[in-house]
Amino acid sequence: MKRFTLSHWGIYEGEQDGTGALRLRPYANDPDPSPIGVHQTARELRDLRVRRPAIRKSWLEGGAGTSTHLRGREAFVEVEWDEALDLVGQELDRVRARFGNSAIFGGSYGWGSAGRFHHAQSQIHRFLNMIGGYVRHQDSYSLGAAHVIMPHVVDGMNELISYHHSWDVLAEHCQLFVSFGGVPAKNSQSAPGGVGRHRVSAGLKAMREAGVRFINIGPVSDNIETGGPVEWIQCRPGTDTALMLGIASELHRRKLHDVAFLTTHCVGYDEFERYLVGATDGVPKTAAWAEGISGVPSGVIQDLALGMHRCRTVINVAWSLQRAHHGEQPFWMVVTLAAMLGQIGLPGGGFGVGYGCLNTVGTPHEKLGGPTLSQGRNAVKDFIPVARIADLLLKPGEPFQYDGKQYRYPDIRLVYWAGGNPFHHHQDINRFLEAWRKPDTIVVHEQYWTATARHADIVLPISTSIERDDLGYASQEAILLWMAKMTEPVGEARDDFTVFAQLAARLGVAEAFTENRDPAQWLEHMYDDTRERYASAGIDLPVFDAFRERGLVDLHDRARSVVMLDEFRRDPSAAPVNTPSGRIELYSQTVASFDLRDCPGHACWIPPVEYLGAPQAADFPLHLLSDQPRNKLHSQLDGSPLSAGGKLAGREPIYMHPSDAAQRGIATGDIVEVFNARGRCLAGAVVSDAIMAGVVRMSTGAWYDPEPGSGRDKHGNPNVLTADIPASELSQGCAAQSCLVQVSAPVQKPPPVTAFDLPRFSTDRPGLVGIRATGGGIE
Ligand SMILES: Nc1nc2c(c(=O)[nH]1)N[C@H]1C(S)=C(S)[C@@H](COP(=O)(O)OP(=O)(O)OC[C@H]3O[C@@H](n4cnc5c(=O)[nH]c(N)nc54)[C@H](O)[C@@H]3O)O[C@H]1N2
Ligand SMILES: Nc1nc2c(c(=O)[nH]1)N[C@H]1C(S)=C(S)[C@@H](COP(=O)(O)OP(=O)(O)OC[C@H]3O[C@@H](n4cnc5c(=O)[nH]c(N)nc54)[C@H](O)[C@@H]3O)O[C@H]1N2
Ligand SMILES: [Mo]
Repeated sequence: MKRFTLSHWGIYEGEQDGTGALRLRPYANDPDPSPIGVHQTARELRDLRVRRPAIRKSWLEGGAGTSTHLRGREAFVEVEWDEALDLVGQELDRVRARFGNSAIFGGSYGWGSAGRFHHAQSQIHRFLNMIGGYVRHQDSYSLGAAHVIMPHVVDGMNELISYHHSWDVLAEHCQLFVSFGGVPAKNSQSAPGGVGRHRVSAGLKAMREAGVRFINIGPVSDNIETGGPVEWIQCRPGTDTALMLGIASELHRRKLHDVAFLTTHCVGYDEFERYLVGATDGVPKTAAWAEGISGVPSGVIQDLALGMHRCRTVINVAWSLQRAHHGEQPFWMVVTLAAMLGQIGLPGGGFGVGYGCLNTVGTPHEKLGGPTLSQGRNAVKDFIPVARIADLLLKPGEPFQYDGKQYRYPDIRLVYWAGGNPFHHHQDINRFLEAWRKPDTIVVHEQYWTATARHADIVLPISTSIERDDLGYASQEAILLWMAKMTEPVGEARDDFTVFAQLAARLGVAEAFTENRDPAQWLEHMYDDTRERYASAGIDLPVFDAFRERGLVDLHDRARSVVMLDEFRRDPSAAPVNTPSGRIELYSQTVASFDLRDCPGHACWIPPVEYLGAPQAADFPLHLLSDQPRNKLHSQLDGSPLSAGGKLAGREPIYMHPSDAAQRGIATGDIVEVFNARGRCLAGAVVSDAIMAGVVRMSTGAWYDPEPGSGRDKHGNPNVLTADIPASELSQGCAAQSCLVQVSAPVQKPPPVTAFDLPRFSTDRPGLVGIRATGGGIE
């Protein structure tokens, strides 16, 4: 019997090595497996596990709200599970009774692990709903701006992602593939919930073999590999919209825009055109104008316009473009430009919003609902746009805008996190640290001693996916997997479900939460439900026992070719897009009616607060890209040998152009300090001409490791540098990419890195005072 497990990086098979130790090897049918997932069994990671329930010493001694400034700095006391669960239960009860459920933040954003039952987000949300609800989050760090703007323009992001041209259609029909931000193989290793087979490298290779011309526009060149030539056009980060406007203006000047398509399939081109030619603001968005902003020579811009017009063209944008100040604009603009070219809905023509960002984009597989755990109903209406977590904690009662409406931040007393790492994902960690001191109590479920766990009051140890049975499924990946438990949980770790079930019992909602099923019964129940639904779609799944025996159902032979928006193109009245007009909205009455300074009614260039053309560039002359890491997923598995192998003297690499390095006397391997007014960190320099001058790149994922006193991060977490500002008042999305920094000369005696130390534990067991905090009185 084969034992499989599914991870965000793909399918792996468990086997015993010569010594009897568990090893993972990639699924034999995956043509391009990711090395990341193999490391799930690494011994180095085991050492970082949370082994027993642990409580911050002064919280245990003084109760909720005690010495919150010591979070992350003082010792933990390990306690028995029952005691920890009693305390968490009593504290949840205190907060909901005294302040109401809208004082509980349970948004708890993060990727957690693959697996449909032991899905941390579903579990925590279901549990909190059963006890009266919680403040939730809306949208994602991935696509904060895009999730809000795209439904006004063409369709929701989740829908768009599901029906991009499949790779075979691109190879057969596309002639010119222009990508803003490459098609990074490093990123397409992953997909949320799992990857069936990695298809992006093969997809690019087939395109190259079919003779497709590739142009990569952006600050770095090593983010696309086709096996053949790729033309690189260097463009200042954050200025893609200006460049696209320059191309649009050139199409307009030569009367090459497709008036028929703009009339039959779009609304609002005229309003956009008035802006394009400068009728509304006196500034024609010519190629020369775009050169001044983006640094791309106007001749190149003119050639791009002609090149795109002459052949079947896809224009793709990476998600990083919208993870920026005014990040709505490049996404609106790519659709506008593609609409002017008039190829939307033709095979191999139009736009892409994320080829390469995940394995999923370009999938040939249909959307079939997988097994899901119902989350119940949330009785609390309050929410935050996900990246406003620090504002939520710092500004209770204050108003915020979101998608044209005004809301208020509730007053949070308790933060409950399961399956995410805000000390990884949030911007401006020094500001976040201040916000993190506000709540009375922070409870974290974690597998590892991440910075978030270390900065909590109560940490509960959780099992990993290879330590529990689960159902594996990911949208449009054509697999259904029995994720077999392969090893016993480390220490006293339990799964999230079991922890919440035990808390539910303490809070009187055991039956509502568990429906009298244990995990094994839930898995069978969820599988049977899926089997029934698939049967009505004409797919025969084996009965549960046979499925478990077989381990894997592979639906890859159901692949078909997908042409994005073909039905809409054929007949926009019969198959309208999902906007108020049913047409692609190049001008949106709805967005215009919100009357926002930072997101008007059509795509436009609004300078970001930080970019190479901003006044701050005088002090901080380098644009910092904090992209996704090659050797891990976010902060997950950072302690593995694979991730460690990519570091320099234990720090995250920072890539910089030879001229920027020479100015500072830096050579590859030097340790440097990266800083701005918000924070500072150390990094290992890599001098490279795959990045343009004036730009530096540090991937995310290094565990936050501040020096006591100065707060300088020794390990290279770029979020001590990024700005905690929203993309705009429309979306409130994460804007991490708009960030200017300075880099120092080499640091002579860098302090040792200690990112992977465990926290201190105290065996000095204080007399338990219990939960003392009183209404409003805990400051
Ligand atoms: N500067 C900058 N910042 C960024 C980005 C950027 O481009 N630049 N990208 C952003 C993006 S797109 C994203 S998606 C976020 C990602 O941010 P996160 O998703 O928060 O990052 P992860 O490191 O994946 O955190 C997942 C955590 O869940 C834990 N975990 C795994 N399985 C389980 C489980 O079964 N139960 C429990 N309780 N815990 C579990 C893991 O140990 C890990 O600590 O980061 C964002 N931050
Ligand atoms: N291995 C691995 N894969 C991952 C992840 C991971 O952590 N590890 N994270 C996953 C997640 S959650 C997400 S949301 C996706 C994210 O997908 P993206 O957000 O697209 O990923 P990034 O790596 O941040 O950026 C993609 C490329 O855009 C370039 N770029 C940055 N700023 C600009 C700009 O202003 N203009 C242009 N033209 N290019 C720019 C970057 O240098 C990079 O090469 O990746 C997913 N894939
Ligand atoms: Mo993401």
